[in-house]
This record gives sequence, C-alpha cells and structure tokens, in this order.
Amino acid sequence: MNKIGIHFGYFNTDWNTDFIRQIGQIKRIGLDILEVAPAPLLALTKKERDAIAETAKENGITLTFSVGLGADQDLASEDENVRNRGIQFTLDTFKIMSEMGANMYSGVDIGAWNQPFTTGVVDKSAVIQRSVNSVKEIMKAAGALGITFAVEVVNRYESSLVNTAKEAMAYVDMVDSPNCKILLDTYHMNIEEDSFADAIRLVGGRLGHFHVGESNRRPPARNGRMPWDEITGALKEIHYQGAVVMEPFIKMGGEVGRDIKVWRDISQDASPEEMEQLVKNAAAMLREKLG
Ligand SMILES: [Mn+2]
Repeated sequence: MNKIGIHFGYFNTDWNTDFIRQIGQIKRIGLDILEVAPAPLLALTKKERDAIAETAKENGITLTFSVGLGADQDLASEDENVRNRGIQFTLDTFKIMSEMGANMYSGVDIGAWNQPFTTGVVDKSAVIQRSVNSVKEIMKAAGALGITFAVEVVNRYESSLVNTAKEAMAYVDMVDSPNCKILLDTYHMNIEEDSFADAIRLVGGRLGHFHVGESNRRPPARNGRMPWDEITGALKEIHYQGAVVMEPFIKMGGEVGRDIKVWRDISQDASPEEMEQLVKNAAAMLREKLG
C-alpha cells in the first residue's frame, strides 16, 4: 500500500510553521506522511526537532524532506564556494534527518531552484557534470545513513538541468549510486512529458518518490484535468511501492505564495475546513485508484 502524504506548505503562507500542530492536523485528516523542508527545521534546536520526531512517531506519521536549493547553494555553480555551501547544507540536512528517523530526501536538490539559465544556449553538459560531481560527494553520506536522494524532474521555468524523465535517467546513470533515485511530479510532467504513463514506465524501478497535483496545483480531484487512471495505472504497472505526496498550493500570500507564484486565490475562497476536505477527497481517490 502506497503511503499518501502532503507537503506542509499547503496549510501555510510562510515556510516556518508549528510542525507539531501540523502533524496532528494531517493525522486528523487521515494521511500517512508530512513532507517538510530542511531550512525551517535546521533553524530549530535539536530538542525542538526531537519533539517533532517523537510526535510524528507517536502518531504514526512519516516525515519526508523536500528541498529547493537557493542560488547560494547551487550544486552546479561554477563557483566552488557556492557548490561547497550546497553540499554542506545537504549533509547538514541528512544529519538531522537521520536524528529524526527520516530517510527520503528529494526536491530541486541537484541545483538551484527557480534559477533557470538566463544566458540562452549554454554548454549544459558542463553544468550537469558539476552537479553530478557534487551529488557524488553527497551520496557517500546518503549510503552511510540509509537516505534515498531523489532527483525531482521539474519544469523548465524552475530549473534547466533535468526537465524530463529521460534526462533524469541519464543524470542518475552518471551519479551511479543505489541511493540516487528519481522523483516525478504530475504538475511538472503535465508541462514537459509527452506521456505520463511512458515517463513512469521509463523510470520504473528508479522511481523513489512521487508528487501529485492538478495542472494548476490544486489537490488531485476526480473532476480534475489530470488522467488519474493512466497515472495510477502506470504506477501499479511498475509495482511502485513508494510514497505519493500531494503538493498543492492554492492560497496567495507570504513566502509560499511568492516562491510558488500563486497570484490569485486558486482555492476558490476555500475555508480551512474546505481546504482539509479537498485533501481528504484527494487521498480517498488516490487510495481507491492505487489499491
Ligand atoms: Mn514536486
């Protein structure tokens, strides 16, 4: 049975949040996973993080980590200092994940998020190679700590490095580590892939994590535009046992609205109760189709 989860940003306008309250909330909604970001957790004390991990454990909630590396942490940067900062940030994150009992790390983790090339055509192979070299260093710690490092395939506006499942397969081949897997996300696939099912089949056993959302990042819905039967059918075909994490962002405002570029109320003025109901409906549909 695939565990079903949600990114914590759905319920927040800022990246900082009360994670303990949020664990209780997603438990009440009936989900299995809360996906969190490294930066707000790194800013807490170890004691505070331990309390969060303990609450998650008591409630049977798995914590997964998803990152969007900053421009000053770009693992593909020409500047060695910037690459080293990114490597150190990732290793610091692995350390707290290990302490908190978490083992899934993903997101825009091979280069800077929201920083596509601005110079037109470049020698992409050199950029990819710098990123791979950085990630190879990171994979030593991932192996030692039993952490899966999933490379998220994101659309062209958020990164220039890996926009399709095919590019991700070539990238992971270069990294050449059993702990290096791929994260596909329906929101990005909808923009870049010719076929949802073919992309999922191509990645096959290398699929480590899966993000779901509608084309405008509403929660998955029976009346949505995504071909959920095709998507879940392909996941079943490859015997995907991993997590399926919703990443809906539908409210304007704050750091989340700014970074995700939510410039209107996509929620159709949903109340907090209605926001939770949308997620409950999505989880019910996903469980039914994946079951
Ligand atoms: Mn995603």
